Formats: sequence, C-alpha cells, structure tokens
Amino acid sequence: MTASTRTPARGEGARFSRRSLMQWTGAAAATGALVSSDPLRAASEPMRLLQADGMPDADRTVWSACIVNCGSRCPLRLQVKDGVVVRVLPDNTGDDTLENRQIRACVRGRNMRQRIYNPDRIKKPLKRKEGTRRGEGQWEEISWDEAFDLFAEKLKHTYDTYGPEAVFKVYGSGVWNAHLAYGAGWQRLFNAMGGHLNYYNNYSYSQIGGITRFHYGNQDEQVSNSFEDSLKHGRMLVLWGNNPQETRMSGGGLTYVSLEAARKAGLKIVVVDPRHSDSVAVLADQWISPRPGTDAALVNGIVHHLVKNNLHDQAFLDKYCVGFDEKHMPKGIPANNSYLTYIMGKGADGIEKTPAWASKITGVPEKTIIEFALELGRTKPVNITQGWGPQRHANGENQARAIYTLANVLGQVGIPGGGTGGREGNYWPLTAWLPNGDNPCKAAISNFGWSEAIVRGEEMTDVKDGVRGVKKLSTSIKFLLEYGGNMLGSQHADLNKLREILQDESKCEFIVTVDNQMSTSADLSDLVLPDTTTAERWDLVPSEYCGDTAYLIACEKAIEPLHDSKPAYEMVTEIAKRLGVEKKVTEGRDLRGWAQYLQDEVNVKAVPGMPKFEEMLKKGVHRYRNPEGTTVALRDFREDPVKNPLETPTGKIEIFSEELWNMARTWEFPDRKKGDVITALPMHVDTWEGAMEALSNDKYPLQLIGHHFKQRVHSTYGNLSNLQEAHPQSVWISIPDAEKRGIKNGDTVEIFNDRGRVQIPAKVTARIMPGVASLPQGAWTDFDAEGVDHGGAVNVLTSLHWTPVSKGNCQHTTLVQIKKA
Ligand SMILES: Nc1nc2c(c(=O)[nH]1)N[C@H]1C(S)=C(S)[C@@H](COP(=O)(O)OP(=O)(O)OC[C@H]3O[C@@H](n4cnc5c(=O)[nH]c(N)nc54)[C@H](O)[C@@H]3O)O[C@H]1N2
Ligand SMILES: Nc1nc2c(c(=O)[nH]1)N[C@H]1C(S)=C(S)[C@@H](COP(=O)(O)OP(=O)(O)OC[C@H]3O[C@@H](n4cnc5c(=O)[nH]c(N)nc54)[C@H](O)[C@@H]3O)O[C@H]1N2
Ligand code: SF4
Ligand SMILES: [Mo]
Repeated sequence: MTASTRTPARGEGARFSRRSLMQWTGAAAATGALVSSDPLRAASEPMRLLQADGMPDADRTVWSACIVNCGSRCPLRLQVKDGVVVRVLPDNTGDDTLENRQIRACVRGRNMRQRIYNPDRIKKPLKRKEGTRRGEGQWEEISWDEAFDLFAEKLKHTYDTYGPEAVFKVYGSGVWNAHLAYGAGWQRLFNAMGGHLNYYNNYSYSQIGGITRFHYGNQDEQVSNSFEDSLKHGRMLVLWGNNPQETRMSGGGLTYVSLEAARKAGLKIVVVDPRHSDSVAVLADQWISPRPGTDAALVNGIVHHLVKNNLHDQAFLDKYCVGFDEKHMPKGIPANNSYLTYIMGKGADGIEKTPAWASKITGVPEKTIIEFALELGRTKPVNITQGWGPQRHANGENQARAIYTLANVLGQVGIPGGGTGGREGNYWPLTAWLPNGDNPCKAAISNFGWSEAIVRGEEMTDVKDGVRGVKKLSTSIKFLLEYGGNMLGSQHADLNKLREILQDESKCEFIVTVDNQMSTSADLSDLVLPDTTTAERWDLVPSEYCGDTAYLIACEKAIEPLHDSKPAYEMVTEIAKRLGVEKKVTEGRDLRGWAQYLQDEVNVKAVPGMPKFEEMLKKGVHRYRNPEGTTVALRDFREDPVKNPLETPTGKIEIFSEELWNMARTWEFPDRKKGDVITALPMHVDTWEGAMEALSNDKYPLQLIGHHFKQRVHSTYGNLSNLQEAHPQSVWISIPDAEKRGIKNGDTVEIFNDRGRVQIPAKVTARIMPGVASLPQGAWTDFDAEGVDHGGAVNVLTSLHWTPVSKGNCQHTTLVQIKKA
C-alpha cells in the first residue's frame, strides 16, 4: 500500500484528545472545527472559533448541504478562506415556528470538515496490484486516463460477453436523493450501452416495499398521516418500532415535529420497541417492549380484545376492507380463512389469539396488552405509525401488514388525526432529479438479491428468487459498481461469507468502488475512484422526511476538488467519451449546467414561488408548504372508495389477499428455513433465529438487533474521531443478561454465532429488555489476524438468508451468544 493512500487505523489522524475536546467543546464541536490536529489550521484556531456567526476572516460563505441518508438533508453554510473550508455553520434562515423552522444540522453535519479533510479520503485512482487478492489492501496508484480506459474496457467486455444483465450498480445511500450526485450519470451511461440489471425495493424497508401492494395496492410503502396532523387533530400517536429522535435528527425533520407533538397536552404517545430508545425517553407517555419479530402476535392479541369489547370499527371494515370476516371474503376461497376466524381460533391452527397467547410470544404482560387495546379503542382519532425496525425481520412482511391491519380494525384510515399504520406522512419534494433515462434491460432483482445473483444468477427465477421483468436471469453479475454506498464491506449481511463470494474472481469479474473515503467496500474492489464531497461540486438537494414543510437547498462548489479527486459525473463523462456515448449521456451539460437546467426548466414550474437558479444560490434554502395543511393519507379513498379505489384487485384494503393466497401455492422455497411461508392474512409467523427459537436455544439465546445510531449514518461519519468519542460503539445488554454472564458495564465482551465474532465494550442497561441485545449498525470493521472484528460491525453476525415475499434484508433477525472477552 502506498503511503499516501494507506487507510489509517480508526481514529488515527484527525483524533481529538479528550483534553482538547473538553477545552474547546462548545464553539469548536458545534462548528465542527478541528482543533488540536486540524491538518490545515494552526494552534491559534480556538480564538477565532469564539468569534460570532458570520466571521469576518472568511473570504466568502457558500451554501452547501449534508446529503447522507439519515432521512433528512441539512443546509450547511461553508466559510471559505484561501480555498479552504474553515468553518461550518448551520441554517440561519427561517424561525422557530413549526411551519418555517430552521433546518439546523445535527452534530454530524456540523463536523463536515472532518469528513472533507479526513485522512481516509481516497487521493488518487487505485488499481489492485497484479497477483494480489481482493481485500489484501495492495494498491497501485494510476492516472485518471488509465482508470477511465480500464473501466471502459471492462465494461465493454462485460456487455460483449454476457449482456446487460451482468452489469449491476449496487444500492448505495451515501449521496441519497441529492438531485445530481444521487445518480451522477451512472445509469445514463449503462442505459446508453444497452441497460443494466435493475433492483426493486431498498434496504430501508424491503419488506414493507414488497408487501404493501397486496394490502393497500401501493407499490412502495403506504404512508400514514403526518405527525403535524396528529399534533393538530389527534388524541393518540403510536410510534411502533419508530424512533424519530434518533433517526430523523435534523432540525428540519421529525425530531422537531415529534417533540412539538409531545408538548401538546392531550396527545398520548406510546412507543412500541424492545429498546428504550431516545424516542421513548423524550416523547413517550408509555413504553411497550415486545420481543423483536413478535409485533404481529401483539397486534393479534390486541385485535382479539378489541373485538371482544366491540371496540373494532365494523362499519369501516365492511365498507373499505376485504377479508376481515367470513362475510367479506373473495369468491372461491374456502370457508374459515378470514382474519376474524384466525383471531378467534376457528381457523386451521385452532389457536385463539387471546392477550394471554400474545403475552407468551411477545413477553408483554397480558394486562398491558389488554389496557393498550382498550386505550386504542377508546382514544380516537389515533395515528399508528410504524418505523422500519419491525419489518427488518425474517417475518417482516407480516409484521408490517399486521400493523397496517390494526389501523384498519380501528377504522382510522383517511381521517384527520388518524392514519394507515404506515410510516408517518411527509410533504414530498416536487423537484427534479438528474434523469436516468430508459433502461432497455427489463430484468430486476430485489435490493438484497445481488450477492445471490453473483453466485447463481443464471439459476434465479421469478417464483423462486423474486426475479421481476423476466422469468429467469440469463447470467450472473459480472461487473459490479459500488457508488456512494458501503454494501460490500459493511452494510450487506454476513460479511465473512460475502467476502468469500467477492474474493472469487471467477464469479464477479470486475468490482469498482467510487467513494470519497477509503471505505471497507473500497478495500474489496479492483478499481477505486476518488469522488469529491458535496463541498467540491454543484448540486440541488431536496428535503425528505420533513413533515409538512418541504424545502430545496442549492449547493455551490465551495472549494476545488481535493487531492486528485473528481466529481463522479466527470468520471462518467470521460468514460462515456471512450465508449462513444458521451452526447447521449451528457446532452452537452456539465454539473453546473444540469443544476441550472433542472432548476430553471423544471423546478420553478413544479413549485410555485420557487426561485430561479442564480437567485437560489444566494438564497440557499427555499421552503414550501403542503397546500392541504397537513398530510391525511388516503383521504380520497375514505371519502369515496368507489370513485377513488385502491390499486388492489378489489380496490379495497385487502386484509386477506387472494394474490398472496395464490403465491403461497406457487412460489418455490428450495432452501426453506423455518418461517419461510407466504400467508394470505397478516398472521404471526415464528421464524429461524426468531423469538421462540431464542427461548429454547442454549447455544445462541440472545436476539441481536442493530438500531440506527446517533454517531453515524450507517457507516458514514463512522470514521470521525470526535463523533466516536461522543457516541462510542458498544453492545446494549440488559442487566439480568449481563449479571448471568458476569459482565459489568464497560467490560469488553465477545458477541458471536456461527457466522462471526465481534469484540466490543458492553453497555449494561435497563434500556433494553432481557433476552435482547442491540449492536448499533454501521460501525467500520476492524478485523484482527484471527478474524475477530473489533470495530463492532453487526453485519459480521447477520445472515444472507432473505425474506419470503420481498427477498429482502432482515438484519434484525439474528441470534447470538455474548460472553466476557
Ligand atoms: N445490520 C444492518 N445492516 C443494515 C441496516 C440495518 O439496520 N442493520 N440498515 C440498512 C439500511 S436501511 C441502509 S439504507 C443501508 C445503508 O448502507 P449504505 O448505503 O452502504 O450506507 P453507508 O454505509 O453510509 O455508505 C455510504 C457510502 O457513501 C460514501 N459517500 C458519502 N458521500 C459521498 C459522495 O459524495 N460521493 C461518493 N461517491 N460517496 C460518498 C460514504 O463515504 C460511504 O462509504 O444499510 C443497510 N444495512
Ligand atoms: N442517526 C441515524 N439516523 C438514521 C440512520 C442512521 O444510520 N443513523 N439511518 C437512516 C436510514 S437509511 C433509515 S432506513 C432509517 C431507519 O429507521 P428504522 O428502520 O426505523 O430504524 P431502526 O433503528 O432499525 O428501527 C427503529 C426501532 O425499531 C426497534 N426494533 C427493532 N426490531 C423491532 C421489532 O421487531 N419490533 C419493534 N416494535 N421494534 C423493533 C429498534 O430498537 C429501533 O429503536 O433511519 C435513518 N436515520
Ligand atoms: S446527518 Fe442528517 S440530520 Fe445530521 S446534518 Fe446530516 S442531513 Fe442533517
Ligand atoms: Mo435505510
């Protein structure tokens, strides 16, 4: 490895000493300024930091943004002096009202300078040295011309030899939704060459994305009413595996809105989560903690008690739903297959789904289930919102559908203050992305299916592997691009097995990673290309989970690309030139040209009052409100279900889905594990490495989940030393589980199963239920010679086995043992 590109050990380089942190916190931490070891600044820095906002020493202040996939997107004002970003300031537009609130960046974004000037920056194009294996870290620096030639040659070879189904751009969310950086032209390039293998769904909500069309007819997720709507009209708000305080940390996002909602007298907030999350701590009136993967059972028990007390909304179920009771079933389905029959124990399993039954499975006391049911039935309107924790499980499709169903049984769909049981609604940006163009290749796999498609693509079919667009793939993946993602070495599952798959060059023949940090995925590639950060290029950046106030941020290029990096779009342009498709790919525009074009030709027409490009550069942020006030999902359907039917076969909400009934009989499961079943009803399903198995498994008795963590957004920001100090990586374990194992708070423990071993300090806490542990996902791996990871990466322990319908990632379903190291 050459000196200039060696990946430093975690925390090496830009590390704050504890003392310097204590001395200079406040201003220094808040502006993200580097103090003791800033590679570019002298020791007189602290004095400058204490100066007021709008410091006179900067040459200029430009608008930029943090564009990671945290569910938000925050404007940053970068102060530049002599071509260096010297300071990061938050939004200073807007005010403290809910509607026009400041979009204040969280502590991560404010530390953007540590990411821009990080020693982990990739400095030159790197090619894996001849004769070494992927992952050995032996690199040769090459020129950009050599890099472009190599990329073009390998891509052309793949098209000529295997066709477009062999070309795949793996999921990546590091540049999520930034209008230009997200696509950066990669798909335009592939589409101009004949197309590429697609994927459907995403890692965030693979199971919701795969199952919702059967329930609500929606191909994506079916969102619920917004938090703002609950604040204005609701009496109760349920956050079901939903943690806005940690997963929506922007001031422009739902941390703020949910907090305002919690401040409202008369809105009861209940959080259902095995973990006492920050949302429980900050927002909740009540915390209910089921075992992971048992939410459908909890819903079943609640519905039983609602029906027993006649607190279900029969009129709503009759008019808007299919399959609740025997009188409302699709024609031709045998008797005793309705939801009510299942709940009352009159169906095939003969088990009555009483609160006592649900209690045994979920671990939630029977009394709590009964009281929760009564409260839900009597406190309307109630907005049940689900996060994505419950569905990131082996039975995630049913978990998600069950939570939708509870909102249906309560009749809350389409009314102010109510909701659908989906993720809280937001006013979605109406602004435009760099268009990808049409993909001539119709084949698609699930977001999670690519490692299978590397191993056995040509065997993968529709009914066996969820292939869409064609009945069967014609080839395995041979050319893999990881751009703005860290799937290969961090965010996919079972990293040890995955590494073996990727190291076999007879399978995937060429792997390229394009990133701005030397990520653990870059480590596993053949070619590594250094991208810029947002500070070094133009972009337009939209809001995302922002409540009912959407916004757009203009990003100006603040500094020249560092080292020998280039914006990805310029890489695409050069490669396209070599392949003779430049005109088609660029349409003659550079990045700034696209930003100006999209703003002036599309966005100003889509959003009334939207400024033109030049004005946006000065203004920085433009906010626009939901014209309907607050989001009430499926209002039209509720008002007139005949005129505004859903896109399900019956046009109604399908609590019983005939399509799923048929799939249960036609889909094939050659590698079936326990729980790999498709059910027409949102039943509770016991799975491999599920809650019941944990109770009887002496070897691996703990359910390990991996919540999304404040320190990072997935792996991004994970290499910043001051954030590591603020939120150290540790595994959460309950007090009784720790005592049983002789583990004290802070002890280094080993977390292990047959897939891998991780050593990390334990956080012994009452904030997680017994039998469950959580290792926050996204930590960078740090393997020792024996293959033990000391970074704390949960995906060393997770499984590549996918879910039955979505063929999706279910990384919160993992059994482990923990012992003192
Ligand atoms: N066990 C477990 N695994 C999970 C999850 C879980 O809950 N548990 N969650 C899943 C979910 S929901 C998601 S969304 C995925 C996320 O997984 P990824 O999308 O892989 O997210 P990151 O790890 O943040 O990787 C983003 C990469 O983009 C890079 N990047 C940042 N800015 C730029 C840029 O400007 N240009 C380029 N080229 N690169 C840039 C970063 O340096 C980083 O390496 O992880 C999934 N994996
Ligand atoms: N700070 C920070 N913010 C982020 C991210 C990040 O990495 N860091 N990632 C972003 C991305 S891409 C996404 S997709 C979202 C993820 O958002 P989510 O998927 O909603 O986040 P998770 O932490 O996986 O799950 C939410 C909660 O569900 C709980 N949970 C886990 N399993 C179960 C279960 O079976 N039942 C119930 N009831 N609860 C369960 C977890 O303890 C957790 O508190 O967050 C986004 N925001
Ligand atoms: S990580 Fe998210 S909340 Fe924090 S600054 Fe970036 S976009 Fe904003
Ligand atoms: Mo995600």
